[in-house]
Amino acid sequence: MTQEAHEPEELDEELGREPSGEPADVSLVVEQPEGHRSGFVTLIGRPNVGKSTLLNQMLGTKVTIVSDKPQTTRTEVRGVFTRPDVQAVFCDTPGIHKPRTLLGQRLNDTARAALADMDVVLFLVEADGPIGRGDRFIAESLPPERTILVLNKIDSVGRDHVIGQLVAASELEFDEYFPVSAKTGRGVDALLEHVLERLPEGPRFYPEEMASDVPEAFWVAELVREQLLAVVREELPHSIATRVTEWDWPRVRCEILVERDSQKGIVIGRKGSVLKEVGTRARAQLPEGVFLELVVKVDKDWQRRPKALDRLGY
Ligand SMILES: Nc1nc2c(ncn2[C@@H]2O[C@H](COP(=O)(O)OP(=O)(O)OP(=O)(O)O)[C@@H](O)[C@H]2O)c(=O)[nH]1
Ligand SMILES: [Mg+2]
Repeated sequence: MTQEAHEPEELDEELGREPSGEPADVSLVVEQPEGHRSGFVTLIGRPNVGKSTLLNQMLGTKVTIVSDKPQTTRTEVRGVFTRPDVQAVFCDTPGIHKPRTLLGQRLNDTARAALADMDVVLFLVEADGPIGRGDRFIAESLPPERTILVLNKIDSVGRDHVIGQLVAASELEFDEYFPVSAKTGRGVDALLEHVLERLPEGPRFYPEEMASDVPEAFWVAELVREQLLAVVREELPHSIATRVTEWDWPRVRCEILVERDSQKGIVIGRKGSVLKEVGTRARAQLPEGVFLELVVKVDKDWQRRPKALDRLGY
């Protein structure tokens, strides 16, 4: 059988051109000032060190969810900083840890993959805890010439302690150290300016109005998960996943998956109180008039099953 010849229009599509023969209107061709710089910056570190908080603070807008429970971030989330002269694409990553489940392994793999082809790596450690084995383990795999060590949470310790931690961190042998508080914003502007200066000449990768690459439905599911992490008292953060199953704006149906029957009641709460509070808090962060339906389902041991993880995008 002979191969079918391409129609000219199909070929144009493959080449990324309009059928008329004109180049397609892609963002890379927009006019940019001479000397425009751009690049990719990965935030990396153990769970809970404040990577997502720092990204939101640098962008001045919330693009990634935060909680006081470890392993909150489960996918690579890109947040884009754009100024006329420079564009930085920040990649928030899951915290690197010793995995106990397939989900844990996948989170680590996602974080490691986000290190490839990076212009700058922001390696976060905490000011309010010792710099330990977990930090050193991550440090060993980072490119020294492209890594900036960020000592976060300086608001929660005294000045002397910050200095002591910087001395301890210097054993990791990176060249640049920035003490910051992602929460209060202290030191964050200086860090951001420094990162931007390090970026090489290059084009804009994303349109200037784009702050993140997170699809809307995924974002709604993330906001619901964030509020579950905040509201549910019991220790089942790892057992919870969320996904939007119907999107008929302003009607959105979001499923909350738990691993076992016994966890269902905890997420629903007495007379639905937990679910109600989660819904109210998530809606407060969405455009007015959205109708958010929350449904709790048991997906047995989902965090150990490859297919369940694939479906969730983890
Ligand atoms: N005091 C203080 N708390 C902070 C600071 N930055 C983050 N936190 C808190 O630390 C906790 C973890 O923050 P996240 O930003 O979710 O941490 P993460 O590194 O993204 O965590 P994972 O996604 O689980 O890897 C939250 O309770 C934050 O409010 C800071 O500068 N100071
Ligand atoms: Mg995070």
